[in-house]
Amino acid sequence: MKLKIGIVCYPTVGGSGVVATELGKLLAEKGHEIHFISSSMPFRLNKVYGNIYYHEVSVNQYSVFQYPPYDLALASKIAEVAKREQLDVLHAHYAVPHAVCAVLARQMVGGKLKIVTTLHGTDITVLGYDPSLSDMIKFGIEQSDAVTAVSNALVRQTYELLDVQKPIHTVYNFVDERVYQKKNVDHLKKEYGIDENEKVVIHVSNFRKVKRVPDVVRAFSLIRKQLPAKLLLVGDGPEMTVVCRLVKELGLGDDVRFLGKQDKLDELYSISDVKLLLSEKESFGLVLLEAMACGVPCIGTAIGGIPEVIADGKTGFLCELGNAEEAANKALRILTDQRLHTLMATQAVQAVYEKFHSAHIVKQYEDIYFSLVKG
Ligand code: GMT
Repeated sequence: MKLKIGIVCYPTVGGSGVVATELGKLLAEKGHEIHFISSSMPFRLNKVYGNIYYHEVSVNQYSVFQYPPYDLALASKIAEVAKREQLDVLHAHYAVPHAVCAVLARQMVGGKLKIVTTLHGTDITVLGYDPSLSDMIKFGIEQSDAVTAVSNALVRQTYELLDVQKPIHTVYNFVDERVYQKKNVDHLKKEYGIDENEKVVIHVSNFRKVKRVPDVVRAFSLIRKQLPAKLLLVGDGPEMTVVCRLVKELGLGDDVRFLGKQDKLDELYSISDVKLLLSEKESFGLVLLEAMACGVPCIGTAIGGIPEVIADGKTGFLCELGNAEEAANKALRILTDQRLHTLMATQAVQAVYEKFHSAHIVKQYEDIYFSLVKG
């Protein structure tokens, strides 16, 4: 049975948009008809597919509105697409505003549309603490026909914070294993001015405060004292100025490469020896999975969903939040022991294939859609 599935997501760079887009692409490969509804073209939707459609949400700037009503424009676009295309399922990535808009759209089209909501984190771990929004998030969750979250930790946190009654199923993030695998791109090292004998440490994020990028720089500074190494900082965001200042203060200017936003992450992971993700909030950490798929052992803080992604001592190490010294020491263990590095790299790839395989994850979402449509 082939379904018509609407997907509402944030189109910009960020884990939730990536997961939503990759999911749509893999569902389309299985023969389903996919309709993306978003404010701009999802950035990973970089080729033409016969059964993937994109519907842009545009907000008219009428002077009667003090603020452009994006949420109303989104709800009305969902309703329009659901009715015209006879959608079976609408998959909302994020409770607010997407699930809430979907609920409004369902009322507009007469109740047949099934709504699946995926919680990615920020809606719960940040917005869930805002009393003016928490009831709205709870409403979006409870009015959905099925709800998923990207880690067991996020499921627990949602129950604790919002006191919802709805069952929430964990469906992990995944990567397209055909793209995320180690490539032979050693020439890149030369292009970045990295010597043969230097180790490469990588961090990828949107440089928000929760990512604690200064901790990454501090850990790298300790690593750099022990061995020749370069740090690749990939991404951009509000903390960039603070990070640049710290790099200068610590005298690391020659050893840190600021690469900004990048598309070909698989190639950057392919020249990396270890990855650092030292966030204070992280419901899953998709970037860890991307690195692991390319055979990069990871060091991550033992918070949120990270311990479900990094098998401590097997595919990398966990460390305490804010403890740059521990992160550096654990990275050094991997960087100075070739046998351990090779073992962890192999086990990281294995974990991606065994615990997080895209075919398995996509099937979990598909089964949820089928159960709603048939039920
Ligand atoms: O990490 C971010 O700041 C971006 C955020 C998003 O909304 O795209 O990522 C969240 O969703 C990803 C996909 O499910 C998860 O892998 C990230 O861990 C999660 N980020 C946080 O929880 C901070």
